[in-house]
Amino acid sequence: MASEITYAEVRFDNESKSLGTKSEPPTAPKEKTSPHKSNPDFPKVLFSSLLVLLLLLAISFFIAFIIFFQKYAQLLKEKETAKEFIHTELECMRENLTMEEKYWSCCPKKWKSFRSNCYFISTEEKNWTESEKNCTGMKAHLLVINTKEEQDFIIQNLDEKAAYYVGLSDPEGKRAWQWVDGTPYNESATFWHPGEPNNPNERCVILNAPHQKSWGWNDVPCAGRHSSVCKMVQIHL
Ligand code: 2F8
Ligand code: CA
Repeated sequence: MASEITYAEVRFDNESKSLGTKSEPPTAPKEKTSPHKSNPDFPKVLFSSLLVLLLLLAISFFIAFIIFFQKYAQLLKEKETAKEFIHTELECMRENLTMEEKYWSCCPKKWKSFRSNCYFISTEEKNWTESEKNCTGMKAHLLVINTKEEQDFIIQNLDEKAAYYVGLSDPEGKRAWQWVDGTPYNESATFWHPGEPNNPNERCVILNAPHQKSWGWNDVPCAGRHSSVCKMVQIHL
């Protein structure tokens, strides 16, 4: 009896799969699955990612375009300024403002600097209109005198034997004085020689020192040829 062996409990894997009636039907070997097959939302995710990528690309292009456009506009502006700028040599001073506001204040070489303006003394003798043209050709105007201090600064640089056109005239001879830059004529800031202005036919103004005495204004005929003084605001860099 001891030699009887029961095999009933022995089961082979293969056998149970092929023979067993209650066992589950054989299934096909599982394929290795890729993420997009196992995840049904994969196309959606892919589409969304592509959309986000495209959006980012569009934003980047838009920003790049704006930057490029700004740089281009700046370049055009600088080119335009350079074209207009006729003074090739400048003398500059550093303005002592706050740290953020520090900039250079410049006058063209050979021009005098006073407060925030530059002055050029022209010894070429021309009539009033030509004198003003000479100044505008240098992006300036004939001298507009605003204060006694300004006139006192200017006269230090003038020749007492000469006369200098300033930017004051009475175009219609009606004693209606006009500054070339549109500054209002202020009676309380005028420096006429005693007895001047004295002649409605003398419609332009010179700064002179008759008999090398004191400097002041005189109305004279606009056709006369005199030296002149040009004035422009300082250039800030
Ligand atoms: O005495 C002042 C008088 O002197 C000259 O005329 C004689 C001036 N004319 C010219 O400079 C052309 C006047 O403008 C001036 O008023
Ligand atoms: Ca006069």
